[in-house]
Amino acid sequence: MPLKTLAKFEVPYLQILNEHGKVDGRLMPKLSDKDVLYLYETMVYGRLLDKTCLSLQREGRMYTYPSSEGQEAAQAGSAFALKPEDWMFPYFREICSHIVRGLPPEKYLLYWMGDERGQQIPENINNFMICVPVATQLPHAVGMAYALKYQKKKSAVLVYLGDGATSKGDFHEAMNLAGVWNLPVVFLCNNNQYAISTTLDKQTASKTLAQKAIAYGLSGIQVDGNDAFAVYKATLDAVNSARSGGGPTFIEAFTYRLGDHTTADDASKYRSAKEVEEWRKKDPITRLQKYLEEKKLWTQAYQKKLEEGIQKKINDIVKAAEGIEPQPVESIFNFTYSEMDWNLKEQLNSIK
Ligand SMILES: Cc1ncc(C[n+]2csc(CCOP(=O)(O)OP(=O)(O)O)c2C)c(N)n1
Repeated sequence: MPLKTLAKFEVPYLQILNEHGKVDGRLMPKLSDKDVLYLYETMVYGRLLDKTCLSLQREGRMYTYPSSEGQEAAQAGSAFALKPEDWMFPYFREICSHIVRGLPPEKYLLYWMGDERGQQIPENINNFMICVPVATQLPHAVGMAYALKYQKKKSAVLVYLGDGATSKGDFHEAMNLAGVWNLPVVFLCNNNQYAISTTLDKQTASKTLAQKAIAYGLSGIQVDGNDAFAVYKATLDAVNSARSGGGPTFIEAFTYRLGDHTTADDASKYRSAKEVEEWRKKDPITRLQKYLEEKKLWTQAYQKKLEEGIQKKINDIVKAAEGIEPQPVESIFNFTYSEMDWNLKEQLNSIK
């Protein structure tokens, strides 16, 4: 009996904008100057809003908060590839994705301030809620993709996860069904190389996360997650394919979390300052800025004006979030069941 090779697989990697701000013109997706400026401004906005959240948390005005610093390109680049009729399922570290999808920003703050009104998404925005339990959003997203296919709708689902989520059973079940049912879903894995203090090599023996797609019959690609153009292109190709019956894709955005896991963490306990410094050189915002500067679309004066405008907007957002009327106690009964059980009704009556 001969020993033969049944199949061979490859794991593609995509980078378009390198850390010096230079693009590979052959791979560059169609983006107008206005689009690129929008991406840049969204990433700067996300970073400044993120910094504000960290300050609010330190001042006791917000609860535990997970910073997105360093992951802005993976977030904005992917969300920008969606159409309004597509669906977005975020995990908990997605500040720029929410901005791109038009979530009223005070809702983002309210959520992390522990106010459930931050989770009430306006009807016209196809976003699911922020998902803190690791990986549980993945089967939900696959369920939505199944519903879209069943209803013969030409929309796609984009679901975000971290590298740590790939170790959960939910991940494998979601990937498997997505493949078997050829569903219009795109998995965007933010591989920031840590799940709190757990390094990637303790998470998986796979050389890449992208190759996990192969086992489930999905398309898989690894992209430079700090390159907004590469993330945008890979996601655009994937959602276009999903919408036209081409099936699911798994995208691994290789990136780095520059900050602590959350405000309850101290990353200096498990990684070196040198490592962080090396990744700061690959900052997704700096490299896009270099690109814009070369194209004469960026100046110091533009940056100053941009940041001042954003800061003013952020001050208004914080005011709106903190100025909201407190909720009545009864509100805790209102959003779980369409019809309340007798025992909940009894409890509700007892506090009236
Ligand atoms: C089911 C579940 N288990 C444990 C936790 C605690 N927890 C919160 S974030 C996290 C690590 C997540 O790492 P990763 O998926 O890589 O995302 P990252 O935080 O790096 O963006 C853990 C274990 C949780 N939220 N949910």
